[in-house]
Parts: sequence; C-alpha cells; structure tokens
Amino acid sequence: MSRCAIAAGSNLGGRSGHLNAAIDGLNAIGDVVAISSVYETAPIGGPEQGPYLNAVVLIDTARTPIGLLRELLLIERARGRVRHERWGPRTLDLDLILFDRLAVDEPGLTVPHPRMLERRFVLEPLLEVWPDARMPDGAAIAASTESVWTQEIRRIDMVLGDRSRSVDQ
Ligand code: A4P
Ligand code: MG
Repeated sequence: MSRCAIAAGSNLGGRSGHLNAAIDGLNAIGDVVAISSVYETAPIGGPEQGPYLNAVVLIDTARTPIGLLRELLLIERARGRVRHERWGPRTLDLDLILFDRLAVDEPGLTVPHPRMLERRFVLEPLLEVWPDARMPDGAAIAASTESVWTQEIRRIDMVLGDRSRSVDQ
C-alpha cells in the first residue's frame, strides 16, 4: 500500500457537493485515512473566476501512480468536468500531490505535483493532515517562497463527508 495525498478543488456549481463526491470516489479506490479542513481560496492564475473550495485527502492505495491518476480523471469526469482552458474554472479538479516518497516524471504525470510548493491552498491543508510529509529527496515540505503565505485562503466551517451542510445553498 502507498500513502498518497490528493488535492481537491472546485469553483463551479455546488462546490461542496463536488468535494463530497470526490471523497466517495476516493473511498472506492483506497482507504481514506485523513481529510483536511475545507478552505475557501482566491483563484491563482487563469481567467477571472470565482473563489475555490480546496481540501487535501490522504489515501492508502494499492494502485500504481498512473492507475491512480486514471481513477482521479474518471471521478472528475463523473462530476461534469470540462476542460476549456488551462487554470480555468472547474467543477472538480483532483491532483496527485504526493505518492509516498516516489518521484514520477512521465508524459501526463509528474509527482510530486510541480506547483505544490507555490500554493498555499495545497500546502496548508496538506500539512494539516500530513505534517511530516517529505519530498522524494527527504526534504521537509515547505513553501518555496515567503510570498506563498500572502495568498488569500480561509478555513471554513464545513466538514467533508457531512452531507447535512453545504456552503453553496
Ligand atoms: N498531470 C500531470 N501531473 C499530474 C498530477 N500530479 N496530478 C496532468 C494530476 N494531473 C497531473 O490537468 C492537466 C493534465 O495534467 C492532466 O490531464 C494530467 O495528465 P488538468 O486538471 O486538465 O488541467 P489544469 O488543472 O487546469 O492544469 P494544471 O496545470 O494541472 O493546473 P494546476 O496547476 O493544478 O492549477 N486556484 C485556487 N485558489 N485553487 C485551485 O484549486 N487550481 C488551479 C489548477 C489553478 N488555480 C487555482 C486552483
Ligand atoms: Mg488537475
């Protein structure tokens, strides 16, 4: 089994519903061992678009990295993900952030995710659920620049997996 960190993001439609569906989908492909708080975050890059909900989920899985990515893309598609432009708004984005301490560089899959250290919406929830996570070279996870911490994110009062509450209704 490998321990993997998956970053989930949504800024279109019923955002919390999409994130909850992601948890259900991940449960079917591995053991969900931790779910971070949910953060509302200002969009980074791309066109003008609405705020995201972001979270990080840890799973233990027997899949290979490519096998896991394929499953993530299927979960995205089931939530109506359509790709128009890079960094554009999306119903659900699932990125493979860490796969144990493995480094993968193949067409269509780079792990650790190449932009993870530049993004507070990845780092903060990741460190919340996996404080001793490390990069493949053994380095502790840390922001690549101080300016990461000026990015706007705020933890919201919502627990994933709890269907009784939604921030979008
Ligand atoms: N791919 C390669 N490596 C990976 C990986 N480790 N995990 C490939 C997932 N996918 C990976 O992704 C394009 C292709 O990347 C996939 O088909 C896969 O083969 P995509 O989801 O179609 O496109 P994208 O997400 O628009 O592109 P990209 O470059 O992955 O975007 P980022 O860097 O993930 O940024 N702002 C806020 N506040 N919150 C967000 O969640 N997300 C993005 C997307 C931008 N700004 C954001 C957020
Ligand atoms: Mg993606």
